[in-house]
Amino acid sequence: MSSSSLLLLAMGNPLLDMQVVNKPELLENYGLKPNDAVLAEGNQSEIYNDLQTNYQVEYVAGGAAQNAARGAQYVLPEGSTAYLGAVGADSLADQLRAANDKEGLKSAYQVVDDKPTGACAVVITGHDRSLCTTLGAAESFSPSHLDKPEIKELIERAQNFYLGGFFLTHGLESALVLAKHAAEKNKPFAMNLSAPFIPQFFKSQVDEILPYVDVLIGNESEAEAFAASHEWDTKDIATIAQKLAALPKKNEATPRLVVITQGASSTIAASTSSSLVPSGLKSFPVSPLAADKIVDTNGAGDAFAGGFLGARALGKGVDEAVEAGHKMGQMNVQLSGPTFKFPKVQI
Ligand code: 26A
Repeated sequence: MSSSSLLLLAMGNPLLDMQVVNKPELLENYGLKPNDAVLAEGNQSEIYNDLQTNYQVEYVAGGAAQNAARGAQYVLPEGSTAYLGAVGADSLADQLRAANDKEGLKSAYQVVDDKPTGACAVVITGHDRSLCTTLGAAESFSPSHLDKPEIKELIERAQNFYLGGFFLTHGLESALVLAKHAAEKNKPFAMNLSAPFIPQFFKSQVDEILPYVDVLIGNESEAEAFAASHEWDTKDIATIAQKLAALPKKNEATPRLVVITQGASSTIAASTSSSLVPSGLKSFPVSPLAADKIVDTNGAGDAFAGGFLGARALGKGVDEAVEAGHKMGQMNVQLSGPTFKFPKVQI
């Protein structure tokens, strides 16, 4: 293994996306909202068989943090990124490895023998995407994986970390291993809020990791869900972003940066430090994209996170990093699924 620097080490739930377009009856049949992300419950766990048997499915590498890590690799020099997560000993995992290999993301998977690789049913209707996930092996990620010499070496070598907030449904202990290492070594630790149900139903896990989070990324509905679960009496995104930035931090040497995307509306950045965000708050307009250019929005937020984190890992300022995020998000929505354009275009 090369001893060169690893610019980003991400951790999350590796999933294979099973994407179906314009079948609104699926939302009704399985009680799904048009634009949401949930863990499959009750009859929702039957959707995967239904899709495979009765629908035309596009299979594509997913898993929110894995998508973002591929996005970061897109803007970084070869061999700059690696990804941690648990998969089964099956062909789904091989598909994920192949997708990562193709884009230069190193898969540092834990292989779980008794569970299948996780899957996400992605129901696309218009510009909305409904994500319904069965975690399978992803849920069995164990902290012991992080003790293996080859993984320890990756952690030591990593200069930046990224955690999918989704991982907090099961993996707080492992997440804290990376978070504490990052705080001790003064390396930036980034996290995504991932979905409204994370700050809503996994509030204690979010609150336990947040003091270690140097860079918090999310969208407007996740920010609102955080505010609601913390009984902040506001729905104003700029106010929420500033309050998130001001929450206590373990590593006081690094001020927190909060970045909230709002689909086609402006992205908001907030920090308590004017060296990161002048006057503490900045709004970045998103350049408009004609509606007919949008193929689907699956992975758009992850693409933003990837572009943003990749640019930050290269030492770029917040303005340039948001611009890279916007470009990656815009590229992503013009393609099917959480994918990027190859051969690469300059970001
Ligand atoms: C725990 N859950 C619900 C999840 C996910 C998830 N990734 C990790 N954990 N639910 C959906 N995704 C992924 O989000 C991407 C779009 O942002 C999907 O696999 C999809 O590629």
